[in-house]
Amino acid sequence: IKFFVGGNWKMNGDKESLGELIMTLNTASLNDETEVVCGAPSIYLDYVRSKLDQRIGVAAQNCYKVPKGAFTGEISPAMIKDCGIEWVILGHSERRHVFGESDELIGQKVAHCLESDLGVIACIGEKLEEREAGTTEDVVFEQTKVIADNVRDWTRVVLAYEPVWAIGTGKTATPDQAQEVHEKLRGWLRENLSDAVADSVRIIYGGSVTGGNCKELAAQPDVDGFLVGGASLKPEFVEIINARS
Ligand code: G2H
Repeated sequence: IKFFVGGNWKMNGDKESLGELIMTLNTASLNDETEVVCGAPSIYLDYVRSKLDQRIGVAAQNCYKVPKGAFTGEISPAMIKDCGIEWVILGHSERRHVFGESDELIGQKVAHCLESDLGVIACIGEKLEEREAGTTEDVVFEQTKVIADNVRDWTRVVLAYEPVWAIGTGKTATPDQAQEVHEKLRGWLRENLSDAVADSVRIIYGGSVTGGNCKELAAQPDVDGFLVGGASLKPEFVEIINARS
């Protein structure tokens, strides 16, 4: 399994600051055993793709579920592909909880992106009250099921486990907490899909990953990479990319 590190810049940066970050990434020494993808704001996708070294992938942070039409403000997988971009992040907790996206809509987006030959970083994760109520497994299995129902070819899918309580809060899941859920998710894939899918799909962790905690998390057997928010805007992103070195 190739280690996968995604950066999720969210709604941050401008041409100047992202240009600087791109320079840092382009000139950094990056472990070539790691696949790296940066999630840029949609208005900068074209700009970022034109500046970022080709060894680094670019992802959109969201898109709509149909190729074109009267959907003011949305972008389609076809447009993302047209800008030379290979990936899209779907179902991020901010899409789910700030913008009210349902499991059903996320599933439809997953299906359409894969049909459009875009890779999908599909995000799942429980809220604090769900973890405290002991329903973490039920929540992430249900979210995974809706995604899985819309996937035929798992080679283009990365599953990102992002506990909502750990996102942007500085409260990272401990390596044991992350490993526990990742192991269960892999078990779910094995039981409900196949050994081949369970053994090949990257299950990455997101939620306050930093240069300081990445190595311990990366050492967990079922942590196949990261989705990094805040720290992906800083030079320490390079350390996180190289966490398995
Ligand atoms: C979770 C993560 C990136 P952060 O949203 O997807 O953000 O690393 O800032 O917690």
